[in-house]
Amino acid sequence: MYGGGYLPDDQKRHLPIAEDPDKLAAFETRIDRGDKVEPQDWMPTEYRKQLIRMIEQHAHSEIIGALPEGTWITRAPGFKRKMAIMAKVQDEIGHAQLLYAAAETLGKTREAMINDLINGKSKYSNVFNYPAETWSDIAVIGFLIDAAAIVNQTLNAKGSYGPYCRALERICYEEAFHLKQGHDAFVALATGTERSRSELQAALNRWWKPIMHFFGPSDKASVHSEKLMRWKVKMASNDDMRNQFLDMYVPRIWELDLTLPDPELRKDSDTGVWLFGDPDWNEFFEVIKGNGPCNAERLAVRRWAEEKGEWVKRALRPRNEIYVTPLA
Ligand code: BYC
Repeated sequence: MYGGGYLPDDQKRHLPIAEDPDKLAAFETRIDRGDKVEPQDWMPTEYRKQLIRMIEQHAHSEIIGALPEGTWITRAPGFKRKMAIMAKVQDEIGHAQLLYAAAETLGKTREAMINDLINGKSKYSNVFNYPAETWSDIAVIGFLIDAAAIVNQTLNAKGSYGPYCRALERICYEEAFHLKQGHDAFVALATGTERSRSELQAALNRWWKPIMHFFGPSDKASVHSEKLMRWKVKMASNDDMRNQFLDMYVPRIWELDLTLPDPELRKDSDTGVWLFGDPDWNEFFEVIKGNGPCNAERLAVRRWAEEKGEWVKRALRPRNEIYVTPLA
């Protein structure tokens, strides 16, 4: 029988896989009640598939996201900032570990996930396909991309899948420190010299479009939002998350007398909704298809790391044979 037989006709097309309608109804009742779903519980195949896709993309974003920042550890201005960025990079890799572990509870192995990343089959966040040319880029990433991630993750930490929510809670705790260090570096540049301000302004101009893209396409163009929100995997739509971010952070940018490269950006005082010009969705779709400025470089680094680290994995793999000291 077609999954979701009890659903209104316009929703059935979102459930292409045959599911037992009674089990599906019981599952959706639990979701509506706010219960957490745990790995051993029954879940619709599509719920499992969507969670794997989203958690896996998130995990990949953490390890790929560490790459642009990683190249700045040795170049960060001063010992304090070097220590902070080094700790942040280490945290991001830890976040990837937590997320891969959460995705593994759904049945996909870590090896399969890494293979899909390095073969270009899985996506990761658009923002990490742009270069970090100056220290100001790192300040923009640390302040605004971490802020955007916190908006997304604090919402989704209240979602339905237990292992993902618990991983997100811990990640958000650490991201709050990342945001503080990013904001501190950002304010230092904004209130520093004329040169540091203009370098920061240039970085902000470069990053604005990718940051607007970070929350995904507009609600009208989003493919997965409707079912992910119905199943409480996503707790707000892409446009709602983007709006929350603009509401919280545009004033903090403007109060530093910095500008944003969108003349149409303003808050509609009647609706409370932020209005903005077209952030160039063509560029977004090109980047997530693999044609951004750094996609090839990022995947090449990951492939290199996999190849060069293979001996470590081999050495750690449990062996069954009994070790015998070789005869002299
Ligand atoms: N980038 O139907 P839609 C971090 C894809 S790391 C790339 O709206 P959905 C950090 C989407 O996958 C934090 N692709 O999708 C790390 C779909 O394609 P497929 C990263 C994107 O899933 C280190 C298509 O577009 N955060 O902060 O409902 C250092 C249609 O989109 C993007 C997460 O990963 C994108 N931005 O909603 C510093 C959060 N947006 O898969 C910082 C977890 C959309 O059908 N993910 N696409 O081929 C999410 O919350 C959701 O997946 C999204 C998109 C809101 C991003």
